[in-house]
Amino acid sequence: MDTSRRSLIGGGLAITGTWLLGGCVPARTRSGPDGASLQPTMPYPTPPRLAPAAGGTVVEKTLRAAPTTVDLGGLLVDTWAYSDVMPGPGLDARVGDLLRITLDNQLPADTSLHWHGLALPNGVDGAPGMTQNSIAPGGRHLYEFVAQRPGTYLYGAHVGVQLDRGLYASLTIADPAEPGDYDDEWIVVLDDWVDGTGRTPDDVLRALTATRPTTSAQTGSTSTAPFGDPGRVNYPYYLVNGALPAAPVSYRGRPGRRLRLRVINAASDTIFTLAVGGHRLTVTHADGFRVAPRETAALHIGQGERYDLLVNLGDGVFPLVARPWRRPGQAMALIRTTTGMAPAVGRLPEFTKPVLQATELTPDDSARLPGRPTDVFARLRLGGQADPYGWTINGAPFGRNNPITVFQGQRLQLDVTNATTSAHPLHLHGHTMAMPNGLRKDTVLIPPSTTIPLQLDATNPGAWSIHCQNPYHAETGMAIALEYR
Ligand SMILES: [Cu+2]
Repeated sequence: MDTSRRSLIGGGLAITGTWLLGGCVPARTRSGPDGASLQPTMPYPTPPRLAPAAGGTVVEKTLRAAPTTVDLGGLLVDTWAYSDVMPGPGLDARVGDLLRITLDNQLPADTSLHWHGLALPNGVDGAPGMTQNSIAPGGRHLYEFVAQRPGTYLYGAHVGVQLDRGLYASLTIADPAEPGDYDDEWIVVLDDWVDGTGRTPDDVLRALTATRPTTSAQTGSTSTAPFGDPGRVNYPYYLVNGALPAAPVSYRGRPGRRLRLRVINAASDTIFTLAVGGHRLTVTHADGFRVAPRETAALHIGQGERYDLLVNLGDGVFPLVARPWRRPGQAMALIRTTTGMAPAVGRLPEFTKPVLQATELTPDDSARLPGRPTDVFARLRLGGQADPYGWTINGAPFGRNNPITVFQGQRLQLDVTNATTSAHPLHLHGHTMAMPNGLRKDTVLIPPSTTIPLQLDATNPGAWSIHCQNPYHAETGMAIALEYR
C-alpha cells in the first residue's frame, strides 16, 4: 500500500474523543456524532459491475434508511430503520447469487452499510473512511457482490452507534450443495434496546463519555468468569426479532420436526445466554462455518456472533429465552407446535452450567484453516475502561494506533490480549480467523485477562477494520486498521 493511500486511512469509524478533533490523522471523511461531515470527501474507486455466478440469480433490493416509528409489541418507539421495519428486511440468497443492494439514505445523518461476516472485496465493505465515503443525507449507494460462502450473517449501519438503533437485519446465504438435515428454519435476531425510550444511542454515548474521571484509583473489577463486567448501557428492553417478551414473536411448526435456528446477536452492549424451554440444542455452525455437532442446554452468544442450532421440536408452546450477561431482564420468543386452542407456555429453560462457549466447539474439517507456517505475528492489546469511558487497541484509540500491516499471501497470527475487565467481541472485516481450537470465526469473544492467538490468511487485499463489535467501544477507540502493503 503506498503512502498516499496509507495516509487516508483512519478517522471514519471512531468519531468521538479529542484525538479526532486534534487533527493528527488525515482522513477522507470525518463525521461528527450527528453524522455531519467535517471534511470534504474524496473519491474512492467505483467497484466493478458484476454478474451472478453460473446458476445464480440477482437479489435486488433498495433499503430506505429513515426515521420511523416501530411497534415493539404494545410499545411504540421512534427510531431509525430500514424500510420502516425493525429488524430490517431479511436478505436471503444462495451461493452464486448476485446481491445488488441500494441504500437510500433518508436519515438526518451520514450512514453506510456493512456486511458483517462476509469476506467481500474491499470496495463494498462499507467502512467509511477506509473503503468508501459515508453516504450523506439524501444520497444513495449501491453495494454489489456475489454471495460466496454459505452462512448466517448480519448487515447494518457502520457509522457511529447507529447499529444500536433499528439499523440492522439478517442475511442468509444458503448452500445448494448442502441441503441440511432439517425440515424448516427460523431466523432469530437478538437485540438490546434503548432508542426512543427517552434516550437515543447518541444520547447514551454522550452520557458515557461525559463521565468525569474519578479522582481515586480505578476501582477493582467485580468480574465473574468468564466474561467479566457487564456492559455500561442500561437497556430497558431486550428483543427477539424486534419484539418485547410481553408480545413475543412466535414460530409455528409441528411436533417431531427438526428446526434450524439461525441465531444472530445484533446487540451492541450485551452478551446473551440462549436456551429453549424443554429442548436440547445442537450447534451445527458458528459464524457460518460448520462445526462438529455439539449438543447443549444453553450457549453464550457475543455481539456479532451467529450460531446455527438444530432443535427436535416437542409438542407444546416453548419459550426461547436470551438472558443478558450479568444484567436483569431477558429477551423471549415462542416456539408453538401444539394444535390446542389455549396453549400453556412450557417451563422457562434452566440455565444450568455449563453453558457452551465457542472455545468448546470443534470445527468441521471443511472449515479448518490449512496447516502452514506462520509468516508474521502481530499483537493486539485491548485496553481502556468504563470510567472514564474510553477504549484502545495497542495503547491508543483508533487513528492514533499504528495499522497492522501484512503482505498478500502471508499467514498472519494476531495475538490478542484483553487487558480490560470486560469481554470484547473482536470483529475483523474481510477475513475469518482461526481460534486455537481451529474454529473459524469473524467475531471472537475475548474474555478479560486472556490472550488468544488468532490465525488468518491474508488473501483479500485492501484496508480493513479490526474493531470491538460493541459500537460504544469502537466509537471511543477500540479499533485498528489492517492494511496490505
Ligand atoms: Cu469492546
